[in-house]
Amino acid sequence: MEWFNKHVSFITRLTFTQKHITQAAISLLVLPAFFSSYSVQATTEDRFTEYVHQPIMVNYANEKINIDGVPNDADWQHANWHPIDNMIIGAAIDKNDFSGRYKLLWREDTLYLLTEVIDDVLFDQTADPTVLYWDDDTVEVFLDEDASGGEHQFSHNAFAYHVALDRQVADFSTQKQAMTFNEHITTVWSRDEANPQKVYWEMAIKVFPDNYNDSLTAFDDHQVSPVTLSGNKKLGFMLAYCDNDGSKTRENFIGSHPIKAVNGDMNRGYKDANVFGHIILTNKQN
Ligand SMILES: [Ca+2]
Ligand SMILES: [Ca+2]
Ligand SMILES: [Ca+2]
Ligand SMILES: [Ca+2]
Repeated sequence: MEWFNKHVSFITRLTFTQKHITQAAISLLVLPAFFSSYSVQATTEDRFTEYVHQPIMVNYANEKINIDGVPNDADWQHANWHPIDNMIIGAAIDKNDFSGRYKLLWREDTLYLLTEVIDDVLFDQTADPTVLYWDDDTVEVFLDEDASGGEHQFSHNAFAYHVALDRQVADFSTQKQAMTFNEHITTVWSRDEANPQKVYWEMAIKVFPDNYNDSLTAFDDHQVSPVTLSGNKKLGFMLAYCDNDGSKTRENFIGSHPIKAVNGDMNRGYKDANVFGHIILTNKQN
């Protein structure tokens, strides 16, 4: 009896009346329609589907590019400009605060990058190239040799090279420490003679594969070699600029490719190569 008293309200709820049966029947008719509209909504609002970018075609350089910060090499004239115009961190800015664009070329042993930047204040706050380098004015080159995508913050599945004004190149190591990779990128920048607001930043990049060993120097006898580039090769690539004009931390971070926010955060390139775009090396013209 004690058991019955304890459970009586539950048993009462289970007692079907004609009204309950009618309600249940209506629910069975309505529920499938509800779940089918829900599944359509869930698919179209899937925020973890990354943007799909049109690949950028990269022309072959008939001659080695002279890395002097002056873009008068003949081969640059047949490379297209691509914009750096997606705000990843910070409020909207005017074109004198920052505007930028870039070109790419390739030869068998080098990927060439020319970045044209207008930045009102060039600022290198921290001298040590491995400390807070993302808060200095920096061109950040994201490169995934085999276009695999995926996590890369503390591996070399992809690189996020921070190229600083003092020409030092920093990224995280497999030991989860910031280190320099100065042998990977040779760079020189200079101001345009006619319009000194404009800076040309030329780079020659050695493309290292995923199994790069950062406990050795880049050209150690036991180090993996940079890959030899060839026509039709596809790489993961993205470019960004960290702009600071005198603040404690960077004011803006502007990228070449839009990135979907996860929990409001679009700054995902330094750890996830899935947000990169792709470049395809065009065949050499004979
Ligand atoms: Ca040059
Ligand atoms: Ca600026
Ligand atoms: Ca990779
Ligand atoms: Ca700046």
